[in-house]
Amino acid sequence: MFAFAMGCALSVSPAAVNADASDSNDVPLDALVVGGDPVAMSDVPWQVAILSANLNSVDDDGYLDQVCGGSLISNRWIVTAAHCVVGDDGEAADAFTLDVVTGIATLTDIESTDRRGLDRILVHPEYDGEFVNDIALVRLAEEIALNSDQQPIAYPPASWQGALPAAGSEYLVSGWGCRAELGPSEACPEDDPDGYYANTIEAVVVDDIGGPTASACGANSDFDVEIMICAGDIAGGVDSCTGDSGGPLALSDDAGGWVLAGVVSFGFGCAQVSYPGVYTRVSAYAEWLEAMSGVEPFAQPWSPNTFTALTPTRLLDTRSGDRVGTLDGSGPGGWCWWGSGW
Ligand code: 4AZ
Repeated sequence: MFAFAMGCALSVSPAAVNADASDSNDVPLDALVVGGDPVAMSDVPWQVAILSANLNSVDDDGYLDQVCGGSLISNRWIVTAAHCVVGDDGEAADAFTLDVVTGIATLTDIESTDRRGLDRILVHPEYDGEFVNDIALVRLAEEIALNSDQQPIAYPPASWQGALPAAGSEYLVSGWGCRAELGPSEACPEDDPDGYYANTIEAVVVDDIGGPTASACGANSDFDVEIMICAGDIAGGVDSCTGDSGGPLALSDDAGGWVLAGVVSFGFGCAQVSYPGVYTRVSAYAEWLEAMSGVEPFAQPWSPNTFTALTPTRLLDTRSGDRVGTLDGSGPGGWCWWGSGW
């Protein structure tokens, strides 16, 4: 019914991703086929799981029901991929057919009371049914209370178009998607919590390939840099995959702040040589996102360390020197710093 596209988990450098993931530092980088490591929700608190709703209450299995990821941009609005919420008939799903879960890292821990209903699904009006303009907004029926495991992420303004993020920028992509390297028409091999779909959320660092003016994304066809970001590794091995679709491609600054640069959209298989992942370029849709949701770019800054401590610490070292942007930045230090309030 839905095109389930998710991203395979990626490979995270333990030092880069976080100190409070209970087991991330124990997992060798090559332990997982597509390069991911488990993380804690507090590392990616904007990440939500989109589940098919249990309309007949037959079971509650969050693992089997998870269809896509998404990202909180406020305490009510979520950005996801259009292909996650559009059925084979080309129509947007009815809001009652989907649930959202926030703040829970392990899908089999989900109880029916953790499922939140939706009251709006807004698909980009120029979504082509495949991967052009692959972006949608969904709205929770009620606002959620924010805490260290569920926090919105800022999204970038239209002024980033053609300018940011620079080639080589590091992103963190996360989700419950397939962890296996997959050929282009291969299905994720197993469907159980010990199998290849992640039960506990995983994340991996992927690099921007080509930057905002790239002419191609490896050997992927149908890449359009105006509306897509190319990220991964030309050599393969790290990527998003089936089940990660709709989830966040998050860019960090120097000070623990994060911004939603992309949305997991498509690829040619997962983690294949010459086929990096392709992500919807969020800045291309800044005006639509604001018009539909009322949430402004950079309106929901989040700095993980200012949430719990006064001294910011870096979760992900992205200091490459070539990516520090100032376009439409706000607050001291330009867009790289968002202070502590929302
Ligand atoms: C998918 O099938 C999918 N490697 C999502 C992302 C990628 C590939 C496939 C990127 O949903």
